[in-house]
Amino acid sequence: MAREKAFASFLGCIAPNRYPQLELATNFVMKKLGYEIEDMERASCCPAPGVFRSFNKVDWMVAAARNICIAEKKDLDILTICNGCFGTLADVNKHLKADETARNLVNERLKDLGDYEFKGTIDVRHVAEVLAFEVSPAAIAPLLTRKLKARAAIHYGCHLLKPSAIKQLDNPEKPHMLEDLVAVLGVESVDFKDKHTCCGAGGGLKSFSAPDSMVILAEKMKNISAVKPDFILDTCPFCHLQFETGQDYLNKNFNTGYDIPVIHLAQIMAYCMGLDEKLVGIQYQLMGKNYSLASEAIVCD
Ligand code: 9S8
Ligand code: 9S8
Ligand code: COM
Repeated sequence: MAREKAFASFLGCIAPNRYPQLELATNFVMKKLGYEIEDMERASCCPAPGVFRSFNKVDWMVAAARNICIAEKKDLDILTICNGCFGTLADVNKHLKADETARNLVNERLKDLGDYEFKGTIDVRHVAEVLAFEVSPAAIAPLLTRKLKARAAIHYGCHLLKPSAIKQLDNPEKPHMLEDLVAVLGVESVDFKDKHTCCGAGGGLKSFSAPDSMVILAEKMKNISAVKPDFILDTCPFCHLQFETGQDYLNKNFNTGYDIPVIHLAQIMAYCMGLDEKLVGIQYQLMGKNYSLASEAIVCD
């Protein structure tokens, strides 16, 4: 059992490079809830499940195990803010705990990288499931300083709940953990067609063929915009990147005129728990859009 009420923060690649506000928002929320957060020095890419695992499963496990070892040395469970990072680290962690042959193989390879040995002493968590199940919406409610009145299109992404045999968090076909969480903030979830399909970025598709990835996003955006949400809510910086930059791509190439803000769960939580709105980073998502933080479409104190 790792230290309680404390996490090693695993940021992955996209948040630090593109959306540093996600780290700030997450740390703010977790500290408000009484958790300690420690950085993971010398952590690398998780490495991304859809990309690395497809090329070489052993290399993928070795690099993931090295990251897990960094948290094991701190005796801390890992907290991820990205579905892809959660996908890799939680899956490898469970696999290596259960499979001695794989563990020995990985530990042999880890010796080449320095003082690392996978022991299997910690768990890997995603901030969404920590908030939903360990903390619970009822415990979040008293900490809110702002309440919203908004309708959100919730995008779970692929790696938060699946493979469900490994994750075992919520019903993978009809989940409700995010709907329940944002309900305490005053956010109503609006359903849309094919809600639980991929955003089109993952599985290495965006890097391999950006136009194909945009075909999937185009379908997704058509279904989302049909129900006219105030914003898209995600739990993954890669989905975030896809929805944000993808809307611009679709607008430029297909004249779609999409203008829907994209907000990570940690950002909306931090905002409602009182983080200075300049630091939440939501203004970047809303910049140039029709909504502002003072607009009634999003906020109603
Ligand atoms: S790390 Fe490198 S590319 Fe990324 S953000 Fe989430 S998945 Fe893990
Ligand atoms: S969906 Fe399909 S593979 Fe993933 S989780 Fe985030 S990026 Fe969007
Ligand atoms: C998706 C990550 S969040 S990957 O592209 O499937 O590796």
